Amino acid sequence: MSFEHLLLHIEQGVARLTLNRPERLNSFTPALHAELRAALERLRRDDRVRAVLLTGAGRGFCAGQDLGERSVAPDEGAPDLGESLEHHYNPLIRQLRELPLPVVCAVNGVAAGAGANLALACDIVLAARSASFVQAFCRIGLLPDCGGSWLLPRLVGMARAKGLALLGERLSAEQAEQWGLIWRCVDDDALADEALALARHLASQPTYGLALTKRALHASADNSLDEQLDLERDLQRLAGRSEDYREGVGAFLAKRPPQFKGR
Ligand code: T3D
Repeated sequence: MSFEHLLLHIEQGVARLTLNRPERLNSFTPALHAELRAALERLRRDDRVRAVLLTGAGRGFCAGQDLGERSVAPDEGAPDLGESLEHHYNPLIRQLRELPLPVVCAVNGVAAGAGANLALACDIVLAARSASFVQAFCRIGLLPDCGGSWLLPRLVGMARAKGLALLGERLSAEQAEQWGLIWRCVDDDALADEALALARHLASQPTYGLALTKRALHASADNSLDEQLDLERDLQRLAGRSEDYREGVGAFLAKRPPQFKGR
């Protein structure tokens, strides 16, 4: 499978996906959307892949929608942005959240608009110290999408979510880490290695158990404690039938490192 706007490299269980339109800060066009979704679907079906690492080429991570595609002449009708969300952005976010693999995002530079919320929809977000997050939507008359209006208050609380979304100011990676928006901020020259090491570690772990963990954590946002306890019971039943659980317990008792197969 070859791509025009995306690089895909699979090694040691990790699929590294690089958004590759650096001259436009890796902003989204329909072609990039189609490629990214096709790649994620392929990775979901590929047994060799046990973790995904998403990053951007060049000095930015992703500047959201390519606004070059949105300039309209005064005599033209307005673009239907609802259609764009329905057909491109929403399926992408759902696909990422439902992927039964851990997804690490290495934010190598500015992440703006849909690019910021794409990063936040990943499971573990590392960012270079020089990177920043911008809820740029308000600067052009839009509202946060890609789940941003749902994720932001949950990650940083309503006061900070409103500040970010209504002011559209750049949030530094360090501040993002302090606020709990991301997992960690690392030095620029360490980002690629740290993100890869993290993805490789995840790729050696019990993949099925991690997928169930993702499911439980995502569901918790809308569940009562009672509902969540029931869900944990059901998912733990599944986890307990996995080869990796058997291996984990066996390795613990034998005092040896586990060899998880991801099943
Ligand atoms: O439309 C729909 O389908 C609805 C869904 C919308 C989702 C969205 O994402 S809406 C939000 C869209 N994104 C933005 O509004 C961000 C626009 N970009 C910026 O505000 C700034 O570029 C950044 C804060 C991201 C970075 O600033 P800076 O100073 O580091 O870089 P720059 O000089 O502004 O940009 C570098 C180049 O990338 C520049 O091109 P040039 O002058 O070198 O030829 C700039 O025009 C281009 N670029 C940056 N962002 C975009 C872009 N080109 C097209 N679309 C972009 N989003």
